Amino acid sequence: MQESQDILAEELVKNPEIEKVIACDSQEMIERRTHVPLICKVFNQPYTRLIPQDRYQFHVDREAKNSLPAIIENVVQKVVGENAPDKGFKTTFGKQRNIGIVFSGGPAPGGHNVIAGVYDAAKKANPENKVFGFLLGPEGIVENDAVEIDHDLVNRYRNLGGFTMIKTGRAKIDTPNKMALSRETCQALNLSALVVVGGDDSNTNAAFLAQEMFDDNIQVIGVPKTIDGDIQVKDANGHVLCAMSFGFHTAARAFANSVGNLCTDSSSDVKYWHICKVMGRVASHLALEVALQTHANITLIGEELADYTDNQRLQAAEKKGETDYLAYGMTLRHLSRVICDGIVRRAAFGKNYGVIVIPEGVLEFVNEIQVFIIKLNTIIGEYNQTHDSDFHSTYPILEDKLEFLRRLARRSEEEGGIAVWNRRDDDLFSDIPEFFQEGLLMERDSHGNFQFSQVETDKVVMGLVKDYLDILKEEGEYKLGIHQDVYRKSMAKGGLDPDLYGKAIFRNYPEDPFLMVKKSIISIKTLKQGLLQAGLIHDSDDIPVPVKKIYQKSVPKFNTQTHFYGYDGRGNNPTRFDCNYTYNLGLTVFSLIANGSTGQMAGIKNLEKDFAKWEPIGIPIAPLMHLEERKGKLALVIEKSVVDTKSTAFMAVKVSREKWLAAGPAEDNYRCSGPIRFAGKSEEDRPITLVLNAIKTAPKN
Ligand code: FBP
Repeated sequence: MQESQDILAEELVKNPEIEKVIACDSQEMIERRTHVPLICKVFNQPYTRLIPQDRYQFHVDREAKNSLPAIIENVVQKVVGENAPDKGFKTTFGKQRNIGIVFSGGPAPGGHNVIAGVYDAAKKANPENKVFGFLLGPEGIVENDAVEIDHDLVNRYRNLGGFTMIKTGRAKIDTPNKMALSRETCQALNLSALVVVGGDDSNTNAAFLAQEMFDDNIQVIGVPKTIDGDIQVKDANGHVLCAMSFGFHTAARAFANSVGNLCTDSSSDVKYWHICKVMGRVASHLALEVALQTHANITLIGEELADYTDNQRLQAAEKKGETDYLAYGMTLRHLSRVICDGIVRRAAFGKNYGVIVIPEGVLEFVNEIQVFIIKLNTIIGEYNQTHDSDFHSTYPILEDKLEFLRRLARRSEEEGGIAVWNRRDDDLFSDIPEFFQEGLLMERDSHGNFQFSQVETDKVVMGLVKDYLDILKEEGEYKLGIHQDVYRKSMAKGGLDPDLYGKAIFRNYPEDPFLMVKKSIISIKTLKQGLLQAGLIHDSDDIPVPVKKIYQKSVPKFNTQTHFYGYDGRGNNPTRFDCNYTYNLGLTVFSLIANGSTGQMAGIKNLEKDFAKWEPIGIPIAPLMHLEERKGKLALVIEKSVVDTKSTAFMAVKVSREKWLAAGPAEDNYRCSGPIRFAGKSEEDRPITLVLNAIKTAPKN
């Protein structure tokens, strides 16, 4: 019997019709692979040339000047098309080149199209050109682990998400030894150029590689990648050079699709609050875009919390002639109050459900947590620099780490309490839940960054929210509003006079459409007392069933479902915007290489405008760098862009907050952005954040 079933199964999979249906290549993939992205006008010409753009200025850091002398004088370059250049130009442009390309850091949708753009442009310029892909990220450069990318390989991945073709990794080329090995690899492969597709830290690394390999004539070009959207470049006068890193749009749209579906589900079964943590590290760009795409009821924006001032507290201190510095900046406690306020206000209108969006890095903007992150970064960084073994190998379990901190606190006390970690820090740290202590003490990434995605930010925030909601329940503040019609019907069914009971039970009877049970009624016992006092029942009577039922309806249950949106959106197939953006970035990269640039990042200016206005450019990396704390000491890095709380996009969210909270009798205001549609007219052509920010903040060029 079993044998005949196995034979049948084998026959089934050999059936061509069945094979076709369950093949790996879905129709979507087939269509994506053959799709040809739009190409900026300049790339329709056989050659491209670079025109320096002196009008863009930068504030150059002194340390950057010292460390990166070969590339610090670089300027913005505009790519222009060229039909018939002179022979010398043609020879240089078309000379045979080997180009290496590497993905660095987290995947971002569109990466394969960067490779496709570089590959197509390189082969067009000279069919003998070769493109090598380094495997598993920068480690592949150090280890000389590369594959030659050919026609078939590129075609297999056109317009598809992920970095599957050559994989990625988070290694950093940050020691003289790794630098030397990387150089050897580039020489061994006879590379004319190395392309680093990465985030702020990887582009920083690209600048140092450009400096290191300058005398070898190996050019290094960066590409702004990261779903976090925190590579946005403006010059010193606010001219936008790179409005957004690639991958952001796709990730935001993918998150928004899921969050939007939750809005639909939660407003259908009206029993859950969905807590959605979204990726983005420190910056809240992704959360902001998700808010604009979905109109979720509550969206936290970290950068806004940093600007927060507790005016009540400030005024109270002022009255005493004092300044209360703790009134500046958001505390965890206050943050949980803000969320509770929204939940309680919706509940008053019978809405015991909703959607909350929390950026994964929100805690970075909460005073007390930010202090812990900075202090622990310093402690771990210093430990690693001064010991042979790293902090996490020496202290693998939480208790060991805590004991190490306790020792630091004791030592600090002996020395007068001036060290990084003192008794007060230690006491405060012991008060936080264990899972959060673990999170804060977790290993930093290779660039020394705190790994927000590994911390249960939502759990920390929502734990406090739940506690405070319980208090509000006991105080009679958190109740579900009962619609008048529901109340009246229920009373009529039980043959009771609604007016008689209404005044005894509710605080706003009969004025409002949603009735709120009196604050003093917080249990069956207090309900009975209320009815007794109103003379509606006697001590020996039971509470009438309809009244009891109405009371029970008014008691909210706070049921939550938590979700984390990050890796899923990061692996999504790119939106049309990201397909076009990345392919043109790839073409720009080749143009920079063929024109002899190094230490430049490929960019597309005017991303916030129609495609016809997109302008491929080269952006100098070195002038973007400044000193920042990394691994406990100052290091030159590209500054991360965070949400500008004066931007139009942020303002749009701020002014819509009340509407999207929908704490009123009207319907919710959810917006359905829908799934990423690769083809079709209805697919939006750029992120909403970009569209909005271009309306008022773009300087007139
Ligand atoms: P990059 O900065 O490398 O582009 O990565 C972005 C990101 O997806 C963040 O949003 C997230 O915090 C982090 O990577 C997760 O890192 P990992 O992939 O190592 O878990």
